[in-house]
Amino acid sequence: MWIGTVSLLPEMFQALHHGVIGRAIEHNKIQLNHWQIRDYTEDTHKTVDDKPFGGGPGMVLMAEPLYQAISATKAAAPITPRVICLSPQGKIFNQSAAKQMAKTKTPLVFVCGRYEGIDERLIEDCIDEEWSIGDYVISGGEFAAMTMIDAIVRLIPGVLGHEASAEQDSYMDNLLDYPHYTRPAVWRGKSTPAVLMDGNHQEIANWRQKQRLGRTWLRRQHLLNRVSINPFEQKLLTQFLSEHNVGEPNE
Ligand code: 4GN
Repeated sequence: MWIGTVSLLPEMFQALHHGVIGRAIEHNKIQLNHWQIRDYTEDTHKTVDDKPFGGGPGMVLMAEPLYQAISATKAAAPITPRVICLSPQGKIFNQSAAKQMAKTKTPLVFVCGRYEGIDERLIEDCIDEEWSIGDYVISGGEFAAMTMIDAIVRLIPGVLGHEASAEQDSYMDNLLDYPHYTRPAVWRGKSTPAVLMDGNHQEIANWRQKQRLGRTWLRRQHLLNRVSINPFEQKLLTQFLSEHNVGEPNE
């Protein structure tokens, strides 16, 4: 999979060249290249921003340097890429979107703005899709792009080395994870749930599934509405809620 970024701070993306994603690059699972918008200016001061028409605070990223930088990424991509812009106005990114992007393996270009925003005409003419990582504002699109890139690349087969395929079904996407424990068995007086120490793999699987359903019910009711729960899972959830002094669901 081929990924390009367009930004005023391409050095920030070095964070992706470590850990799981860094290894995916080394093993040629992905190609990740970075473009500096300032390299596509024509004036001696390398100007990329100007005052907003209509007045107001801050500066706006000019259309032309971005247009030239995006054109350079398109010339370098193996086939026409999807050009993505990160902003709070975008569609909220989630695990389903990450899965779809990892599956199609279409080349992606992430355009990262700064200042007050990007000239709207550039967005209209050059951006295929606007995405948001959540309803909050950050200083630039780079961290949002890195979040999306990490979420997508770890789903490419062979990148995680384990469980990447088990995580692929939509049922799992819409349930929160179960709690994890490791040595020591007792830490500062707090013990590990006994079921995890007894070696009964079916009981462990049932306990974990119960935790996933219960935690999702408590913390993300809207996700639980997306999954169909079979009678056994309904029983696990009812057990969890009575163990946690919560009334029956759907009453
Ligand atoms: C993305 C970008 C938040 C998100 C951003 C988000 C940079 N903030 N929620 N800030 O995904 C003006 C120009 C704001 C780019 C943008």
